[in-house]
Amino acid sequence: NLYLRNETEFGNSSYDLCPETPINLDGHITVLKTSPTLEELESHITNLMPGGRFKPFHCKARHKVAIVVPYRDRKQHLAVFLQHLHPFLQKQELDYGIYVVEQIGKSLFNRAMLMNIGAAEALRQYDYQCFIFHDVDLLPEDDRNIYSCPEMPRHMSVAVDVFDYKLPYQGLFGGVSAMNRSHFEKVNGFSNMFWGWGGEDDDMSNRIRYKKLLISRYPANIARYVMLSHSKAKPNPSRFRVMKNGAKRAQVDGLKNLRYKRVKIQFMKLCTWISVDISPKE
Ligand code: NGS
Repeated sequence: NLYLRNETEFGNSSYDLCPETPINLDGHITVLKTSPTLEELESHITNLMPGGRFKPFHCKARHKVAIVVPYRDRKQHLAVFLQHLHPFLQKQELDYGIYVVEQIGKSLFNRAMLMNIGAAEALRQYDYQCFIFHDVDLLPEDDRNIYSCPEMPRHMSVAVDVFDYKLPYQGLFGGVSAMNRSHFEKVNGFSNMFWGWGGEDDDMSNRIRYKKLLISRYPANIARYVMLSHSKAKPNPSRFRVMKNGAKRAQVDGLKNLRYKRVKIQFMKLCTWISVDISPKE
């Protein structure tokens, strides 16, 4: 009797896992470097749940992914980023949310600590198994660059246009990177001690090595990105000093001693926006 059958008996029910490789991928995709304002964009992208969350309609996603974006004062970049990322992630049939972690106050930018905060806050919302740590100025050019977390931590932004599509050095873990929840917790997250530009990603690269994990990568013809232009930040003169004693420091400095003041959380149409006030301990 057709009427007594439940949904699971039909092939395309929401209980079937999505295909391992999404079927509607295009490969190389167009990257727009301009967009309407964030407010205007909100009326264009209408298939999201509050907080910039999405699940595929026709199948059960294989990956629960939180995209964590450290942020300060880059509203135009953020609009371009969200305009690009939402359709990109949806084609990949991911169960995802985008978390923008904004540093307010006057302290130097602490990218790594914002990423720790983003991961912690995302886990308060949903049972994410995978984190993609994503600079707001990087736009993926190929949708075969799947935003999931594989066996090993994955450095995603291998080939960036402004670096002539070449990996600057082997240990690089900056730009865009993916780690599953258990690896991220195993390495105690990122350091909270890098205020200003540079070193925090190399420190994570070392943490990964201390725990005998390896950095994996997609091939450079797939892991391609366009970088939006901006003025270069001033490097942190203490970064090399902080990087020393990394193995010992990693045991305490990270998720385990993460303290911050969450000033606001907003479930916006295109993202969850978390504003935090952080400053170096005296
Ligand atoms: C290294 C930095 C990294 C940075 C990388 C690429 O020198 O944090 O350059 O930067 N390490 C230190 O400063 C210790 S980039 O060329 O993308 O601006 O990610």
